[in-house]
Amino acid sequence: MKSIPSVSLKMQTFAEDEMRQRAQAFFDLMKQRHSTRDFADKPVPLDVIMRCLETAGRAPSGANQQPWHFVVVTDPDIKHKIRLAAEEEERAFYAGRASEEWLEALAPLGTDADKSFIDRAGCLIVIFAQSYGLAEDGSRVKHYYVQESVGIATGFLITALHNAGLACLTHTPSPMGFLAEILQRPKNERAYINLVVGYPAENAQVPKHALDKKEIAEFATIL
Ligand code: IYR
Repeated sequence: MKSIPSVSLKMQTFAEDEMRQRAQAFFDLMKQRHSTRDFADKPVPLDVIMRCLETAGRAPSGANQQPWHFVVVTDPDIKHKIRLAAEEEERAFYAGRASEEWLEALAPLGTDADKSFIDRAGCLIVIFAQSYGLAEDGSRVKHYYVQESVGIATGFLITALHNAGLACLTHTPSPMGFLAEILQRPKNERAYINLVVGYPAENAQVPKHALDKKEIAEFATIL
């Protein structure tokens, strides 16, 4: 490794027993996380959202370029505009744009073109991926591993929101071009996910299908 300016890594380490206890406690927390479409019509504390976004901003990224931008929407009029635009795309999706195979895969989730949860949920966090950066002089800066980087940051965000007691739904209307348009984002940004965030409604539901998680033996190989 070449000699570069560096600082000491500051992170906690633990004795094995404590590692076990912490790993179990975190798993117990995360196994309660499920996407829901049933949100309470209640504002979310913006300072909590901002802190969770700061957590997202600590994700590793290609060449540390941090090729993401998050737009938090609490304004009911903008949320409603997004709902109407999403529903227009989704109507076309469910009425023929989606393949039979895709609709079959979605059937156990019971989804349809109704996106009224966008109005109810406390906020939207629309995540944008910056396909390239813009230098001071306006020239393009190539970004590396954009999808991977934004995906990891999104995972950090979802985890932080769940840890704070907020529910979310990874909403991916297709195509999503209307999000950049409504939110007036620059040309180097593409909508990645519309994260619908809020308090879960009382008796919020999760499709049974979503509880069916693979066993570790099915998704991990130890050599
Ligand atoms: N975007 C549509 C369809 C949809 C697609 C997948 I893959 C999902 O996991 C859920 C829904 C919608 O939001 O209804």
